[in-house]
Amino acid sequence: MEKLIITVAGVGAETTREQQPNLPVTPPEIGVDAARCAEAGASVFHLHVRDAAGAPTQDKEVFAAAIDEIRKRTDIIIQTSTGGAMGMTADERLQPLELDPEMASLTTGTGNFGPDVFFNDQELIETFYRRMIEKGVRPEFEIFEAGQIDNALRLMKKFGPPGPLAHWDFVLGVPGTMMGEPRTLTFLVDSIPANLRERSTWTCTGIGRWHMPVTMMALALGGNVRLGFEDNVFYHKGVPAGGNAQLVARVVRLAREWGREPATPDEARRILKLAPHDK
Ligand code: KMH
Ligand code: ZN
Repeated sequence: MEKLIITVAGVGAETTREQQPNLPVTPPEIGVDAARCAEAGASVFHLHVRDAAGAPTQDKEVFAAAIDEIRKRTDIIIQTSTGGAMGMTADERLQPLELDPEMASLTTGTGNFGPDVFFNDQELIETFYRRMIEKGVRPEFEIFEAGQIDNALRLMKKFGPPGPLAHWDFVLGVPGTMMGEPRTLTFLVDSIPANLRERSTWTCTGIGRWHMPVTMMALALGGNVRLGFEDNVFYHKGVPAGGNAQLVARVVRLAREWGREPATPDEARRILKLAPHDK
């Protein structure tokens, strides 16, 4: 099996300090957190940022500051969010792409998101995808519902491939969308057409109580894992995690027991067929 790519979604848009006292919020806090996670075995950081009041923002300058703080400390792959937070406009959400990140998230459909609706209509999705392709930013397809896979395939057919390979993230357990049952994950993995599978990598995210079941399934199926305070704030039920790195370290231990080593950022670049990082 390939080495394990661990992606940390360490900040998110919805998680608060009240829910998770160790949530990194300021650019320096995010930089320190990303470095600790990389040290623990993570190779990708899915990046959201917050404004001075701690509210989610897609402001390019705040992203630039956070990226700078991360880069001072680690060569972890930085994947900026284009999901942002509920209610943001497409133009707001697109801003971090101007910084030419190595990767960016792309949700290929609209869906329920707890009490809200995460809005991604066809025009928005096509605009985001084309912008990523033009700029050479690798999308991570964030799949909250099965039809979003078909929609990603439509994008590839209409606008060309997303790079040398397609990278998928199956997000399971958001209230209002698919839960993290084994049959759901196997169905999603099997939904990647056979001719694209060898040019695909996939990870999966278990939200809240689905974190550990989905992680174990990913390890069993040879996939990769995403975790962090955007997705789950607890170490055990009712016990907040001591930091994102603590969640990384647990998965590294489990993977090693399974005979699978975590990928370093450069190894993850090779697996994902991203350009080598120039130090
Ligand atoms: N905050 C959610 C509405 C992404 O980063 O691309 C969407 C989200 C997905 O976080
Ligand atoms: Zn996100």
